[in-house]
Amino acid sequence: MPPRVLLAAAAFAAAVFIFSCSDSERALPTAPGEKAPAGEEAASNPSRMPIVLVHRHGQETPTPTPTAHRTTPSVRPSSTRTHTPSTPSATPTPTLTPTPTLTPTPAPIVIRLDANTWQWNWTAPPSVPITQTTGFPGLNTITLKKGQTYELHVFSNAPDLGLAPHSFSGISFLNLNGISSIPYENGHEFVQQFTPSVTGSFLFNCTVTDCSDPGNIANEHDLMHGWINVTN
Ligand SMILES: [Cu+2]
Repeated sequence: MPPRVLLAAAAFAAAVFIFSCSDSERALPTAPGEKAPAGEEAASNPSRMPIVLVHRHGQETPTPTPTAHRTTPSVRPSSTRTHTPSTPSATPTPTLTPTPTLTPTPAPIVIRLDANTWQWNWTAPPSVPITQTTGFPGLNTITLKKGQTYELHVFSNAPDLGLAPHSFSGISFLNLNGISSIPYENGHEFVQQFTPSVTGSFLFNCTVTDCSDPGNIANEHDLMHGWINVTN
């Protein structure tokens, strides 16, 4: 065999040897993500160069979007919802101005004076003493208190005999007005209030002097004397 033929045969044999190498040796470098990282493989295979991925068109390795870390907020955001009170705030009760204590005014004591047939008769509550002054008929005397207000009711409970009605003289010292004519049979009441301001014994009488029987009636009327005693 000529030398050129031998040389060609040797070259062919070398090429066959190269293409008969195992697939593992011809395989591409470890694909990223499928096997161990380049650093580890480089450590296990020190002969290999670390693989650096270079993207086409000069793109850099995309920076992975960092996963949003869930962090617990240190402070909860304050709620913007305004709390509306379910019930309106109570209107404060105004302070009541204390009513000044008024000195109670004692109610007037009602006393009644009946112009009866030839006599005066007092009637009054049990607290008011009523007596008879001797020498004149009837319960003709009443004792009152100075400063106490009384309400005097003058009337006549006497039967109507067709005579002139009685009259009441009044007592000027006690500011009691006179009554000229008091109808019989309780036909009317004359009412007046007064407050004795002085003490003493005060006389009043019937002033009628011209009745139907001048000979007797006038004297009878003259018997109608009464008293108001005022004490402290
Ligand atoms: Cu009289």
